[in-house]
Amino acid sequence: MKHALIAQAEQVLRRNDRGTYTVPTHGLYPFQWNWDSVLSALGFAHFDEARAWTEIDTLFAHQWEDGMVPHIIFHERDEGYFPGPDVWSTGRAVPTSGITQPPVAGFAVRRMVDNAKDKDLATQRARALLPRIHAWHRWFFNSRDPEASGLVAIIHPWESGRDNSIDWDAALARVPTEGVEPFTRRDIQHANPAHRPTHAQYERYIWLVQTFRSLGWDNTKLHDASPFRVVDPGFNAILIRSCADLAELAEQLGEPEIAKQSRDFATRGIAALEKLWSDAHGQYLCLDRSTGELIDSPSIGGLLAAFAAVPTERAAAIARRIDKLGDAAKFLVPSHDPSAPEFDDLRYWRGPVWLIVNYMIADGLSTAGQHATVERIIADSLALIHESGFAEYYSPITAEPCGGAHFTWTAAMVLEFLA
Ligand code: 9YW
Repeated sequence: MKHALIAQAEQVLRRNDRGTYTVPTHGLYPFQWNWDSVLSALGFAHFDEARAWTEIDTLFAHQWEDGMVPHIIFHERDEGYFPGPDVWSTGRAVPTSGITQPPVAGFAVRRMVDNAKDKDLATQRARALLPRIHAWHRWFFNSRDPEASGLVAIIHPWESGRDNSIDWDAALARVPTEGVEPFTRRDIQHANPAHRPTHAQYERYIWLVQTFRSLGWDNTKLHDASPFRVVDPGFNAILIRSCADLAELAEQLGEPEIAKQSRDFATRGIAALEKLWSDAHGQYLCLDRSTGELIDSPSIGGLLAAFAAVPTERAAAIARRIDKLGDAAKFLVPSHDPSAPEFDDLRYWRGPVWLIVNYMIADGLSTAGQHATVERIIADSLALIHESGFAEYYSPITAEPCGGAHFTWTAAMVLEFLA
């Protein structure tokens, strides 16, 4: 059983392999996505370490001069996705988008070094990536935390990786739609429109892209110019965890200055996260930086915070909260609380289960000693695969597979869970 599943997962990765990068899935997402690639490298590492390193090297070959690593690299022309390179118009030789995505690379590279069979290869590749990943982290704190709060804001819902989360509804409603150029969506030709973001959300996504484009993608201007500025605990936990892991790696590789700066970022971040804690919800919440208010939305962003080394009592409370969600959801972890009125078990990030998030929560809670919750998360993740295959995401109520099929990072997470 286990061997068959491993073989199937490897096959999904091979199927989506384009040589030096992988696509998330054929058709729906025909380019290289940032956090998909990095998490998929963890999967490749189980059967082809050199190929795993190449995946991350390719992504960082397209890092911007200011340190940002874009969320999409448009390696080849493909009309099947909107918005394509012409809409972004970032002026790069190989076109890229102009926003970023959750920075999982620090975490993934350390894990790949720790687990490497070929230690020489791992040391050599990690040494080359180290300053690049650090530059990305520095870029975050320079460009997305101008008041040095210790936490960074996302300026577009797509940056979070949780595109249409209920967390963004109020902040996104303040984004205007005047002047949005007419567009044709491609996603709803590949996937069920009832499972995707709405047209009204897409109009605002595109308004933000056009506005950033009109500012020449100058990251010294974008944060303050964006009407959408949200501090997501999940996103920040990923950044904090990557900084902490990069610090460890830098120490091992004899780079004390990178180690020190990375540790400082992580320590300040953990302290600042405390301001996002809600006793009433038993989890962290997002902060709307435009209003200065916490966003009253019980979503998975506040549970994903367990991926960073949060205080033990916070991790324990998150585990209790997840256990409770398991009373309403047959499969953990729903991306939104099923008892909330906006919950939708099939619509993208407004309720469905995503294996990558399960993996990161399980990893953090395991370090925090919350083993019973971790076991259920992993068992539920594998049950979804058995029932519904390697889908993009799943209903937490019925296990219905949604979005794209043969999904790369879903397969990569299965390899990690079964290792
Ligand atoms: C889109 C590729 C990406 C993920 C995101 C996910 C989705 C793209 O797909 O966004 O056009 O909606 O939300 O996290 O990286 O898998």
